Amino acid sequence: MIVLIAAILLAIPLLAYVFQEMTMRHFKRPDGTRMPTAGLFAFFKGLFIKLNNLDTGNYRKYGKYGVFHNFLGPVSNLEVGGPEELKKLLMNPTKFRGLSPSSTTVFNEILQNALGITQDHDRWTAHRKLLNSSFTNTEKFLPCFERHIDHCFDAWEAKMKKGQNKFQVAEETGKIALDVLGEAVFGQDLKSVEGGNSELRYSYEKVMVYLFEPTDFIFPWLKSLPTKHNAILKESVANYLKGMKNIIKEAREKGPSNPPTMLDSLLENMDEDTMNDGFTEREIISNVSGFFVAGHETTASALALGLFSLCKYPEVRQKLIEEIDEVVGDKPLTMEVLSELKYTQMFINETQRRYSIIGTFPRFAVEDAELGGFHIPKGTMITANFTATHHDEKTWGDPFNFRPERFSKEESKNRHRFSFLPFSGGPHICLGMQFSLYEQRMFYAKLLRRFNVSMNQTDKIEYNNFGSLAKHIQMEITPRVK
Ligand code: HEM
Ligand SMILES: *[C@@H]1O[C@H](CO)[C@@H](O)[C@H](O)[C@H]1NC(C)=O
Ligand SMILES: *[C@@H]1O[C@H](CO)[C@@H](O)[C@H](O)[C@H]1NC(C)=O
Ligand SMILES: *[C@@H]1O[C@H](CO)[C@@H](O)[C@H](O)[C@H]1NC(C)=O
Ligand SMILES: *[C@@H]1O[C@H](CO)[C@@H](O)[C@H](O)[C@H]1NC(C)=O
Ligand SMILES: *[C@@H]1O[C@H](CO)[C@@H](O)[C@H](O)[C@H]1NC(C)=O
Ligand SMILES: CC(=O)N[C@H]1CO[C@H](CO)[C@@H](O)[C@@H]1O
Repeated sequence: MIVLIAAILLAIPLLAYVFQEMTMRHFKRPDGTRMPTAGLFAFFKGLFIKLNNLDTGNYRKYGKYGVFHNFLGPVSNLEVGGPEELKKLLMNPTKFRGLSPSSTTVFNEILQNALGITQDHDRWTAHRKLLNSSFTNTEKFLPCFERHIDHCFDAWEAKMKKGQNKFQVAEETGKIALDVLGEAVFGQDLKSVEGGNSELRYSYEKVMVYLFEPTDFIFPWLKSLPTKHNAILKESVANYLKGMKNIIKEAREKGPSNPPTMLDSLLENMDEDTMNDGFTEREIISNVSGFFVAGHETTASALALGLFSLCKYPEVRQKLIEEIDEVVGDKPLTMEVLSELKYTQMFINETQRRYSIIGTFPRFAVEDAELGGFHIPKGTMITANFTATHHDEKTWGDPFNFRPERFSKEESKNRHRFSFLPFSGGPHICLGMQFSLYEQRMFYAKLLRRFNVSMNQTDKIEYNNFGSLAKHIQMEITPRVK
């Protein structure tokens, strides 16, 4: 008995070792150099460690070639963090494609091929061109940003008058970002700031909870079990899709708004014939949903983490206040005025570097490829690891310090273009980048003219595998003393 147990205990690491060796012999340079690997057990270790501080140890340990191998259980995955390697990865979308989850996931039911997950590169190219026009003119969205930010701030002020000063800011910025999208995407007031009741928002929120549920990706069939929970989910998905169809129907009957919403631009290119480049109704639904999924939590987190940084670093807050007082004063917030907020933009960049909102993004190798000089077998999963890039000492020197000045003209002059990728890079770069950046600038410009923020300095950000969260942080918001 003891002999048997001992044999098994010996056999497990031995088999693991053999499996690791068999896998790793494919990931080689022509001169025989093997790619560094975090090893078969790193994944299992990772499952048991709660990430409450940002652990960049793996990249520091194994990342000297800009890329290292990381087993996801038995599956090969590459972590890519070097600027040159990221450039190669992101600039070749036909070689390195987005991952598409199984067709029965909620993710797929809602998004299908949106967000560049498409398997059909030509169709994506045509659609990306058509979509581009809805995003190029950021100016037309300024009144929409301003309206919903004002709504929220007025609501805060009303609560302050009743003695409330503590706010769960991530919730608040989430409402602003959602209402902004509701108006910009399809011209509807979702009234989240006011706490109004909209059926579409209700089913959207239900569906969102499930969209990134890991178990749904691994065991999508679990959803077909006859539980009450699954029945609610199914109904929410159906309601959501029905709501979207209604919105499209109404928008078609009404004709384009002034300024045209993003949905109006999509409808202009609607064409049920999939032989042409236009969008089918189903594709419009998936793109519109994609704008919400891509633009809601991301912008909300960016703002919440920015507020966190304002509280954490009073000298930065002071500089921001000074710039905004000087540049904005009581002027209307036009494109020109917002564009002059240089320090504010540096602050936004530093927030998105230090707390990489989308910390990683998946790809896979469509064919045999090469990264960092190493052979990459076809089918290998790849993680573009922006968090690793954004905390690389070789680029940033002191990556854990929060210092907007690193984005000044002088300090960023010689930096590799692919070492700062908050919105990714290459042909799939975030379509909503300018949209989000101007929404953020508008937010700070209005916020700091009216309020001051502070928080309990012992509060900390939480991290998960996707990025950073400021979900539970309460901040004190008070009227500014002038
Ligand atoms: C701080 C806010 C945001 C961040 C950090 C962010 C980040 C990203 C990232 C990392 C990607 C992945 C690109 C890739 O596949 O390599 C992406 C794609 C995308 N984002 Fe954003 N995003 C933000 C806001 C928005 C907003 C507000 C919108 C729309 C209103 C938007 C729309 C999109 C779309 C449509 C794509 C797919 C582009 C394509 O594959 O062609 N994003 N975003
Ligand atoms: C990305 O890299 C960082 C830094 O090494 C690491 O902490 C994180 O776990 C990586 N993310 C993923 C999804 O592998
Ligand atoms: C979108 O349009 C802008 C400005 O017209 C252009 O600079 C950019 O390259 C376009 N992007 C894509 C992906 O077509
Ligand atoms: C700040 O971020 C924006 C958006 O990612 C980028 O276009 C710009 O180049 C960044 N500024 C610097 C100095 O890196
Ligand atoms: C903002 O609040 C902090 C902390 O309460 C305080 O030290 C600072 O002077 C305030 N700044 C302004 C401009 O009101
Ligand atoms: C700050 O947070 C710590 C830990 O949660 C708590 O013990 C302390 O009372 C808090 N202080 C204030 C002023 O809220
Ligand atoms: C930017 C974006 O999400 N575009 C998608 C719109 O929908 C079509 C069809 O599903 C996709 O091919 C595009 O990638």
